[in-house]
Amino acid sequence: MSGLLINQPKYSWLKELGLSEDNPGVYNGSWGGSGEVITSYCPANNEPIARVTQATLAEYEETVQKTREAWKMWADIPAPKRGEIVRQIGDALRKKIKVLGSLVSLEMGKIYVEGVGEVQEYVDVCDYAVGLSRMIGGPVLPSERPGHALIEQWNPVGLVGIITAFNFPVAVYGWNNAIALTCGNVCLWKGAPTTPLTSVAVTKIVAEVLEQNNLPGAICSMTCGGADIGTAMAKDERVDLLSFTGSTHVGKMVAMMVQERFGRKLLELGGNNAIIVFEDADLNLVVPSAVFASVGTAGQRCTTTRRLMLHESVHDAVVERIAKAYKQVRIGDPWDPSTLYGPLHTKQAVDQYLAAIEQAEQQGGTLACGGKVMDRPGNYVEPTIITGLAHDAPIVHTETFVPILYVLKFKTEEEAFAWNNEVQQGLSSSIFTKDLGRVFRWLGPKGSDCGIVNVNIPTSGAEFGGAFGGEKHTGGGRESGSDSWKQYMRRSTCTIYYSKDLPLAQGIKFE
Ligand code: UN1
Repeated sequence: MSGLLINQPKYSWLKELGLSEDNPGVYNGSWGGSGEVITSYCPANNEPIARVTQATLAEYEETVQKTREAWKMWADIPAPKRGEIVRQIGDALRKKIKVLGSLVSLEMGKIYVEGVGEVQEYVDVCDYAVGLSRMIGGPVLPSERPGHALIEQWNPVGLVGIITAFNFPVAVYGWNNAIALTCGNVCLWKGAPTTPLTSVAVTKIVAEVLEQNNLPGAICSMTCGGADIGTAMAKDERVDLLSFTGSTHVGKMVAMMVQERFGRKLLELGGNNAIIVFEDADLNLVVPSAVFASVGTAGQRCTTTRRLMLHESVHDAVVERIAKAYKQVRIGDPWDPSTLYGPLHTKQAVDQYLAAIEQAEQQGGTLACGGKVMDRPGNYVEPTIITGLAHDAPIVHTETFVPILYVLKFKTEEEAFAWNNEVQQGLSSSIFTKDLGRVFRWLGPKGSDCGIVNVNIPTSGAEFGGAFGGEKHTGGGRESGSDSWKQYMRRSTCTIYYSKDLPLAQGIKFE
């Protein structure tokens, strides 16, 4: 008898997702996997849930071939018909939303409502992609030459490799998958090595839809694995676009490998997101916003607020109110409906938390709240606030993926905007103010340099309908809504002559 959670009656619902003690970690129309066997652990108690057998490099090779073969058929299906398949994927996810959300909560460690929320985001982006499937198009541009039509044609890139992170093990795949499919691409997914059961469960749902429609399952392939599979994807000329979500450190290595072969990449890397609170801010908005964005998901969103810049006139009052709110955050098992704050994902993250606090104190910071590992099973740490650091202290400029909030005191708008922009990352940013002029300065060329620029709402909780991503070391990619679909397609500028002379552009005579 193994000690796996999946064998306990309390967790028997895992079987509704098609999971068992040992799960194949490769899907390319059929299930397989004969590489390293990894055990997935629950961050709330560090008990093993179940096992997944990862892909070998030979299985990766076979999967790429099958996925490319599947593209030949998928690309010929008209976009609105592809949209119909994506609609069915959304519906299939709807039916499993609670059980899949529970798995996310169990395996990633985020609270249940956020686990369900992630699946909802995949469902919503499927709906969005269905509409998109009838709207993708390019303009007909005015030609300077008589008898010529100048048009833009958009074609799928082909095979989209998708590497996702542990913190959004469903939604980020969903953003990429739904849009990429609608655009006429096939997908090959490698999820995080610490959330393999979620990758397997999602792939089973998607595969069933494809198989029911007599389509090759390899349209949505999956190879579970670690750095070896990630490196193979980054170096592989047959991966036409590589969408990578993860740390700036790994993202840089991936980007260099893809660039080496002049491949396309879509990078969603680290953030070091700030909320700036001005003297005229509504503090009744500020306090819950800052607490949600810094404590939510135990500080493990790339959009988590890591820096809270407070005008000197409100600094002490806001610190006091936020510290009080921190102490009231309900900590517990992530699947318990009353819990707001769960564990960190791994033991390594707990070590990173402790190391960051030590460095912050060495660099002049003072603990206003939290700072300790909690005495209970699982990877629980206290949500932490640190005041008194310089805006450019090395630790303030470092993204540590844990719930530590650095509070900075500023005097002027100019100073606050400059501090917002002085970090290497450029993902999300917020100001709280009632000053209309300041709002537009913030949105303008000398305002925030981030991809996500908010006013009177926090840095996290971005809607999928906008383009999601950021600048500088965040990688520059844009996923999900708006015109992000263009990243999954290649543009051809097409000129068609439909008359009898052959006039050249720029008035050139060549005769
Ligand atoms: C991420 O943290 O990787 O803005 C993405 C948010 C989410 C997306 C976060 N919708 O919080």
